[in-house]
Amino acid sequence: MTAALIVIDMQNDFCPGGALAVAGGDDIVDGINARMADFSAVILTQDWHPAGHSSFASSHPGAQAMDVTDMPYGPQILWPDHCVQGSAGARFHASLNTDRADAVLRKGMNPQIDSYSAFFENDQQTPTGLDGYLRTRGITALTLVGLALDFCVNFSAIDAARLGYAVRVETALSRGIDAGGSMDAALSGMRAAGVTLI
Ligand code: VGL
Ligand code: ZN
Repeated sequence: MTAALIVIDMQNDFCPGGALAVAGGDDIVDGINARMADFSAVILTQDWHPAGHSSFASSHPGAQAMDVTDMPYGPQILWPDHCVQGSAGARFHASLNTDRADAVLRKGMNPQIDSYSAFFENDQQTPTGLDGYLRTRGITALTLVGLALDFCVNFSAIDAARLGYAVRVETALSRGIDAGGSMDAALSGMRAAGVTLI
C-alpha cells in the first residue's frame, strides 16, 4: 500500500491575519512538516482563485461574507475575497516545507464554480486531475491534514473515500472555520463516508 500525505490549503489567507483566517491555522505547520517524512509522497493543494471569483461576496451586489447564494450547482457560501492568484494571501505559509512536495495541485480557478475538494469542483462532476495523478502513481492510502477541516479537508476526504482510497484525517493537524454548525456536520459526514478520524 503506497500512502500519500495530502496537505490541504496551508496558505496565508487561511492563517491568522489572512482574509479567511481559521483560528489556530498556523499552529499546525510544524506538525505537518514533521509528518512529511512518514510518507512516500507529499501533495500540497493551493486554493487559487481569479480576482472576482463567483464564490466571493464582493462579486454579488448587496451580499455579505458568509451569506449563502444559489449557484447552478447548488447552495454556495459567499466568502471574503481570498487566495487570489499571485497574491501574498495565496502563498503557502512561509514555514511550510514546500521543498518536500511531489506535486502542488491548484484548485478554484474556474470563475463560475468553487472547489472545496481537491478531487472535484463544487458541481461534484468536474475533476481536478488529482485522482489520475494518485492512481497512476499507485497510491491507494491518503492521510489528509490542513485547512479548513470543515470545508476543503472535509470535501476532499469524502470524495477520496468515494473514489476508493483508504482515507485518514488527522484532526490534530487540521483546524476548522465552524460556520453555522459546519464542524459537527463535517465530522459526522466524514465518519459516515468511512473516513478514519484520528
Ligand atoms: C476553503 C472556503 C473557501 C478551504 C477554501 O480551504 O477550506 N474554504 N475556499
Ligand atoms: Zn476558496
